[in-house]
Amino acid sequence: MSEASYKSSATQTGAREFFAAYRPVIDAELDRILPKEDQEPIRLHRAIRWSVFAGGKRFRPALLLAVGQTFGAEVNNLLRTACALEMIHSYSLIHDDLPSMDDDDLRRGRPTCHIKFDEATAILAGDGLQTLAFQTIAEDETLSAEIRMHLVAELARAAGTPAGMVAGQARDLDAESRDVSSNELERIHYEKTGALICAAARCGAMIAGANEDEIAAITNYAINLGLLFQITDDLLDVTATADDLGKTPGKDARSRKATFPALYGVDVTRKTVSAVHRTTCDALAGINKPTELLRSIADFIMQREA
Ligand code: GRG
Repeated sequence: MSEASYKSSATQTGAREFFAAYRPVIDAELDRILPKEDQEPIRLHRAIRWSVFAGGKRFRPALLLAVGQTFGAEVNNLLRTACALEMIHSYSLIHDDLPSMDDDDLRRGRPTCHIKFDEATAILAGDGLQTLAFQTIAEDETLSAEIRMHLVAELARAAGTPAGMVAGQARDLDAESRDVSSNELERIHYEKTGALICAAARCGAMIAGANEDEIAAITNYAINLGLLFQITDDLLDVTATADDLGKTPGKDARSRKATFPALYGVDVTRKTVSAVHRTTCDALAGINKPTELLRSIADFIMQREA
């Protein structure tokens, strides 16, 4: 894809077309970054590639590219950080599926990493992806040393603890089989899912050199987008089939997970989806840039079927 068509796709197309256009670009860069399958230790590298190239939506890297381009960054400066986000996401899914966590056999329509390989290899595949993500940003020579440092800190905060994905996962496991309040549920959702989505959007804006007000507006947009993503995920677990999802549906209810449908029922949850979608779009009002694509991403998440 030429630089000119990158730009036009950022400002003129809808989310569906944008995701379709950038998926191969993201995949090609991931393929370049990740150790090859025939590189020793072969079993570990096969496991990493099995999980990363399993047909994920590439939502977080695409969001980073969309926000970055909205604020005028070049794709070439955004791409490595976008891939780092996907590596962290893939690691989290590998570890989430482990017997000691969600104990899932199916992910993205095929056997999970520990089923296809073995548990130790799956743990190491996740560990390797996590460290490679940070290395990828630290070594991205298209960015200044200062911005790389800010990106590494941003991603570490979002992926780790006390207020990122690792903390959210711990809270989620702790909340199984007991009642949680709505505040607790929102916090689990934000930390487990929203923080990384928020970091994707913020990293895109930071690379583009967005100002403080713009970053505050995009943070507000992304916090709500992350919540929208998680609530629709909760709904899909209740309403979608295994074929749609590529994973086992109904697991949340069976393991008595804290979810919106469990707390409020499906009808109220659907209304909440509409309300959060509105709040997400309202957050774009203060941004003096073409935000149609970011609005379309919120529509895409609200309507998603997988
Ligand atoms: C193990 C530290 C650690 C964290 C795990 C991400 C996560 C935390 C758990 C996954 C559980 C889950 C189903 C969360 C709901 C939101 C979510 C992350 C869905 C999967 O993301 P998608 O839909 O997946 O972007 P694809 O397959 O498209 O990449």
